[in-house]
Amino acid sequence: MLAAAPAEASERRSYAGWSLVAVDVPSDAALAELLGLGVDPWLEHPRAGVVPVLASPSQQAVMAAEGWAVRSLVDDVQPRLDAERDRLQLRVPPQPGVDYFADFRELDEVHAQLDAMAASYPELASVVELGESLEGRSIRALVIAAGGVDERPTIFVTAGQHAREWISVTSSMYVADQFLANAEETTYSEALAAVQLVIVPVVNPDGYEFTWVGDRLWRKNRRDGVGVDTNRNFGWGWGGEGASDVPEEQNYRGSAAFSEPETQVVRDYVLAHPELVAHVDLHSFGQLVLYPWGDVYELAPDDAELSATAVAMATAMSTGGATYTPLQGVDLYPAAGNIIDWTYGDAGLHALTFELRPSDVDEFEDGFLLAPDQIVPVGEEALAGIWQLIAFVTGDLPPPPDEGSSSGDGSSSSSGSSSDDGGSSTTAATTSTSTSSSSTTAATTLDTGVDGTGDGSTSGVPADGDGGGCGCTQARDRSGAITGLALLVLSLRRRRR
Ligand code: 0X9
Ligand code: ZN
Repeated sequence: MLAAAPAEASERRSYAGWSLVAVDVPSDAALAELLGLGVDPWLEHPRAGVVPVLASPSQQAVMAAEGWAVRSLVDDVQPRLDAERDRLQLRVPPQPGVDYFADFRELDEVHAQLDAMAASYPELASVVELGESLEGRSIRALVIAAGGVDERPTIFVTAGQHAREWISVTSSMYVADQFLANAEETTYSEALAAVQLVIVPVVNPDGYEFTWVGDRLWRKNRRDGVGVDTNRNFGWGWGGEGASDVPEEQNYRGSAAFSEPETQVVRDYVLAHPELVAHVDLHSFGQLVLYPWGDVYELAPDDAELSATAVAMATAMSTGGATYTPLQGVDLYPAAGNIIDWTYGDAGLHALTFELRPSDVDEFEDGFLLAPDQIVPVGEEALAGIWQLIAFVTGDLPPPPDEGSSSGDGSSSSSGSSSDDGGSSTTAATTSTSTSSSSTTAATTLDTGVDGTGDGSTSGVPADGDGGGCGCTQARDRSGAITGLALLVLSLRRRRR
């Protein structure tokens, strides 16, 4: 591995004088003008209205000269970055007896924790190297399989595509931790009898490492020093709307679909593992649950199931103080070449994206720099959402994890303490929060949502049929790998063929 030498403080990119500002943008034309100044829109989904942007001193001067209506959110972001760095330098490295989730962890620590998890739970977990990044770092997964790996339907969890979105990495680790620590509890053991999990905490290790040693606000991989947005580099709809052909832009798509080792690694693993049936890709921020399509203003063939899952997830994730909203991805903004369009469209997985905390409404000044006391509560939210995905795959809703088994108080199995079920309730959504305007059939509950196939079936198992045709290329028949517990997914697979 080409491990980058730790950078001195002077090698770190400085954001001295850079401000996070809210800009009044009256029209799409004005938005194009604003972005033409080269400012970095936070959230990556600017629309006419109030747009938060990170602006350099010279960009701020131009905005002032041009008369933009600007409200400062953070006058100078550098002190915030410095404060985080100071805190991180003082943190106790993860080790036995130290709560792994007390703070954010750098790449080597994440990988060491994966190894520690596998060592602590050898009958449950193993570490798999999926491949290497552009700079030769390993892209690893924790495979959680009770009694050993087999062909049970498998939930795929990816995180850390966008380097600065550290809360996605911690949340994926938290989900892994909770499944291991609670594996003996009935709810968990039943779930683990039915499904396996493959959790990839850092899809983009080069970028993640760079956020620790070079530029805290780096997003992409490290291709040619400018980077490719891996979440625009996947092969479904590659090069379409919302993906730039300009390398310097934050949503640069790369030179071709799957031009990047990181996306190739994910693609090859998924294609080699037909037991994968469902996928969640973790990001921040915005408090959203997004479902395909993310590139075109059309309903996905499985819109009923996807939107119902998104509603159930968002509701389950909204019990811990934050409110999550389900939305078709494209209705947020088009993002052609994103990972879930590919895992759904090409590989046939039931695939969604979480945008974790904070919200984009009134908290975007925290952005990517969340306080460490957010790690467990946000992890609980991701866990709650993933329980809904498991419920979808197994075709039923397991009861909520035992009261008092988890907490939101900073504890974890690593620290040996217990926690309450926080947001990890598997109770089905009973009310729809909000749904995409283009979502026609979002069910109000997951257990009723499984009937929402539009195919007229009345049981939890959608009737067979072609479902109107997906148009998905290379969709594969994974049905041979799926147990009877995953009848819904089996049905999706059948209808997609
Ligand atoms: O732009 C992205 O890749 C994701 N958002 S982020 O702020 N984490 O960068 C969201 C992609 C979801 N898909 C669509 N919006 N279509
Ligand atoms: Zn992201």
